[in-house]
Amino acid sequence: MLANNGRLKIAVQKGGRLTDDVRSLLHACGLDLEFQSKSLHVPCRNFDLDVLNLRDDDIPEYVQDGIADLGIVGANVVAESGVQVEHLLDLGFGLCQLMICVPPRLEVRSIRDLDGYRIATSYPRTLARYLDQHGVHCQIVELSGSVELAPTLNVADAVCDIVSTGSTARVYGLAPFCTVLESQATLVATAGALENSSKKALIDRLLIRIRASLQARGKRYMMLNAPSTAVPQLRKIIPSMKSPTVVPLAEEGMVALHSVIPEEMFWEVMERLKEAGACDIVVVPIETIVQ
Ligand code: PRT
Ligand code: ZN
Repeated sequence: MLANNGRLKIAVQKGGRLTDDVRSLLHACGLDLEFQSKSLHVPCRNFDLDVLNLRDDDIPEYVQDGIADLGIVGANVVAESGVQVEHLLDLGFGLCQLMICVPPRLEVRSIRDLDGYRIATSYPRTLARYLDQHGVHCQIVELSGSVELAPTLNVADAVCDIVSTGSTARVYGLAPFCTVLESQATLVATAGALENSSKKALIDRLLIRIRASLQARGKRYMMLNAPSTAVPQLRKIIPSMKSPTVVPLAEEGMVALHSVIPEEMFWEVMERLKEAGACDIVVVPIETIVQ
């Protein structure tokens, strides 16, 4: 049992699809954590926080019961667990969809056409809610794994499973038909942690860091030099967060422009910037943006 020592406890997936992104996020928040492969409990050395490494399916319940104050887990897992937790933030990774996929022989055009079919899934509650909402009656066949195989084995007529690229469904001859749930990794909290003022203060501090790290994702800091007469034209080209910073250079009539830009935008605008008079263009990564 973990000590209730006033430190924040955050439950994360110990080894799976979310693990690398979660650890990079915590690292980008400046948290000094040393993950050992087997350890359940990782204390942070420079913030009042302990990380609990768990199977993702256990995270919602640990958070609901207050064993962990916070958790990072797929929204699909939270939805299926049926637990009561506070949703704090979507984290922008682990993006996927829970979809009903069908073999072509089923010839379904609308959701109503699924009536009477057997659907295999590891998400029986989420699927049942969805079918209910649409007034469709199916037999839900609950499987814990290899759901895609169910139509081939004639265990079910269709499946409801997580789809990301869609390649697994294709390999099994299944076509994505409709989306039951859009999902991504989310930060959730136990209701109690938000009522406890010292815990809430720690959560607020952590949230500022997480938001700042998410803000910086996919952004670059660009610096360039140009004649001051070129500034109006350059401002039209630069997709800046707000307005670019313009500072005079020692050389008469020359300025430096600094701006935050979306990562993918640089190569699109680079030639136009040069044509408009920009030179010495430098683009560097950003770790954090606090707004
Ligand atoms: O061991 P533990 O219980 O902790 O992990 P797990 O095996 O239950 O989950 P894991 O690590 O596979 O996934 C963790 C979370 O990642 C999920 O709950 C989702 O929120 C998210 N996620 C994102 C995915 C996918 N993408 C994904 N593609 N989870 C599973 N898949 C599987 C899917 O089940 C199917 O088998 O990948 C296959 C489909 O992928 P595509 O790309 O072929 O469509
Ligand atoms: Zn799991």
